[in-house]
Amino acid sequence: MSGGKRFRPFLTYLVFSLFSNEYNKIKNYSFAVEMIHTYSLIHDDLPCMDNDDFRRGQPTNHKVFSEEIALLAGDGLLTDAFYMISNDQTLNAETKIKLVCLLSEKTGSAGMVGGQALDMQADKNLNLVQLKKIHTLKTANLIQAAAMGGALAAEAGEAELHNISEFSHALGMAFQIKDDLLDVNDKEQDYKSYVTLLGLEKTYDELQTYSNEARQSLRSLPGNTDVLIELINYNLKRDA
Ligand code: GRG
Repeated sequence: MSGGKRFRPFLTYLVFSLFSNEYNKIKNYSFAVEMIHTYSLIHDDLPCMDNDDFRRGQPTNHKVFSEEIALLAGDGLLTDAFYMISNDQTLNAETKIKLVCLLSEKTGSAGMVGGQALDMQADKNLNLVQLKKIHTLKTANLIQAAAMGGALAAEAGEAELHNISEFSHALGMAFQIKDDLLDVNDKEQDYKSYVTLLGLEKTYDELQTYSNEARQSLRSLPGNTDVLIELINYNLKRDA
């Protein structure tokens, strides 16, 4: 109810649509992905993290409901996300386990949470390799889980899953670079940004490079991938 682009669940649906049209099978997983995303934003805004007062143009969760409730709201969303998947009545047990495994790996300590820890501890001499690692873990991993979950739920083959993995990694990196570019107008640049490290022109080049990489990875996939190409283009143009 609090807005947001719903980029990740939308991606889940689009990838699923390449392999199947039984859309009831992807509903719970796509909810779970957005719930994890929402928890990460609520916790990221807390005073002990980024300490932000506003999100999506509105006061942040802890500003409205208190820090205790914001912490618990995040905990609840995170836990309930896995209930959504395990309690899905449309998928078989094996597929559900694969989805839980994928989403927890990509967002746990070896993924999004680990990336957030690296981000919190990064020092001012951060280099591009270290920044790319943070972006991969913190942002691209959840986008990968969104896309790969769509393929897994539709029981896509190994080769197709591999292509979706490459595609969504590149898309996830492009998404974070675009986020850094949008921040240029919004807030003071910090040292954990592509723009600070590379300057505007090279940052735009990197955005194009990752977007091209994402397009290339779609080439050998079945079905009509035009909608996914549109999503890559949407990221290039988005203004929020
Ligand atoms: C475990 C205490 C604790 C905290 C975890 C994991 C974490 C906090 C934060 C995740 C890191 C994070 C917020 C990464 C930023 C990713 C990003 C670009 C978010 C913005 O996503 P959009 O543009 O947002 O899709 P909307 O508002 O459209 O949903």
